[in-house]
Amino acid sequence: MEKSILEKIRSEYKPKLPQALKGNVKAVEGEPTNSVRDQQIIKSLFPNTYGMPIVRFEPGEETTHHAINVGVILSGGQAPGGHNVISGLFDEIKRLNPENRLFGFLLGPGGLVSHEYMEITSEIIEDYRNTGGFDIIGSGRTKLETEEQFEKGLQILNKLDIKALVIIGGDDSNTNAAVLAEYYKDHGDGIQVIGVPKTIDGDLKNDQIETSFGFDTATKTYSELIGNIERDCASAQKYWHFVKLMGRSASHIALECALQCHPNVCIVSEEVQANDDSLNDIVDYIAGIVANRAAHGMNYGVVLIPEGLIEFIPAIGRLISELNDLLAEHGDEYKHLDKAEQRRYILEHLSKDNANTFETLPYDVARQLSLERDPHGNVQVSSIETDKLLSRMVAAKLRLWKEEGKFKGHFHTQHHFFGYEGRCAIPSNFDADYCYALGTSAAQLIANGKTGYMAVVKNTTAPTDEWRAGGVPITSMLNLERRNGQLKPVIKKALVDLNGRPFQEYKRHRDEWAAMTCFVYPGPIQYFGPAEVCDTTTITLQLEHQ
Ligand code: FBP
Repeated sequence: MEKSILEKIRSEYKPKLPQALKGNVKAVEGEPTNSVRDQQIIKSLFPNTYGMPIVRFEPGEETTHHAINVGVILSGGQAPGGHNVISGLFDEIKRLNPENRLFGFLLGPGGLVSHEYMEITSEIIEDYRNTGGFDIIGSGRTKLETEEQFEKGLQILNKLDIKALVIIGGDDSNTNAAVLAEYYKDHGDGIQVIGVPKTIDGDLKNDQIETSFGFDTATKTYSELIGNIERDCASAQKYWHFVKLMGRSASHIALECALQCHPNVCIVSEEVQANDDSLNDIVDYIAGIVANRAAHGMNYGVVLIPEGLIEFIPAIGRLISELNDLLAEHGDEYKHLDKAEQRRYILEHLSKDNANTFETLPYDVARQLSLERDPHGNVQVSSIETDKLLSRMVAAKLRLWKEEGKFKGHFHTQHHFFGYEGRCAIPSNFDADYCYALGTSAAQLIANGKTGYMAVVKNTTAPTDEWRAGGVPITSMLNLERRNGQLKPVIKKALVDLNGRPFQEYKRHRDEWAAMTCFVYPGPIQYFGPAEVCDTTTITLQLEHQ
């Protein structure tokens, strides 16, 4: 593989490990756990893996380990650092016993079912250390949920003599890891399943998981781009830039970028939902800021919009939830209709209020909401042009205000969507170290005979030496939620906490950032140089752990 100069030099970076993972390790068990909610039902669904204790690693004595084969899967959207999870896992299993072998299943969980795999050797690992992307084995969104899939998986695991499987994924993939762990334990197959918390969205976090990997690098990449746009905007003073940012549900990415770049507006979906705001309320809010800045001679600015916004506008959220049930129940007859018939079908079957909301949406947005869901039942929000929808509506409002004499100025717009360009960036030092430590922890969970656990690394705002590593039973993170029309055990998604420090910090400053021009230009991720530039993590994490 041909490498850039930066990649060549960066491949020599040695990720920093926490003290407890630097040599021989012992696992210390804490108290038994309970699920976050719905304890009785979750317990009955996971009789073999419910209630296990949290595990923390401490330096230990040297012990011998039988040789085993391990499998690994990258699942869902890419996130910077995935390759370092795999290199941490590889290095640690080889350190424990050089006879240990690592197999990667290709293109996500689907590779386990279709028996497509490759052995990951030291030559391959060397090519991928500290690089972005998931291309070492590829990723995919196949949902592992049926017994048939589990049994197909079992055939290949047995054939390759694999005794442990590591699933690197987001909330849905780690939920599947818990289901698979329970199934393999129940069927006495002796195959351990370990999860690793991944997603740029930052919404896989809780008391035990401080952050999902990839959030740090992705938000730094977007903030660099937003900062560059802000400077262009302040230089020419002629455009309003509408920037849509990835993050399917939660607004953590948009909020973190706002804290880094101080834009004029950042919409936070969770606040929209809490205030029961309509699309019109949001448009009024943005138009008000545009008009106020225009009154002070500033016909320019930057607006950040989380891509998940549309689902959080309460009326649209209710519509989506009814559509989810409708598509789950009647998907088969519906999918054979043409576009116009599908629209008619939906309008006939929806309740009156939701049908009204559906009709008021622009055609392309309504169409996107009524398309098939991804395998996990999610609306494909990345394809909805919320930035253009909002800026069109703001422009219409300003035209009205101009006629009424309430707006004197210009409103020229530019649109951007930052998503895919951040998911495979070369990992920051934080993500490179964090991921390598997560991979090492996953190997240690395997060596200590655990299954149904997620690898965790904590105390991550302290120097790496002081980070703490261990594992948390995935069942402790589960609750019941409605998916595809049915109640399912899933990991509780962490949305932006409106009482939490990151949002409160933004709220304290937003009026000033709206009225004045307080842009901050973070610049590109730095890999070489002083620790305060290279090693500092996100403002979100720092504020949450103050
Ligand atoms: P994961 O939850 O699997 O990490 O993926 C997150 C994400 O990057 C979202 O931010 C985005 O909405 C979605 O993936 C896009 O999915 P796709 O890559 O399938 O277009």
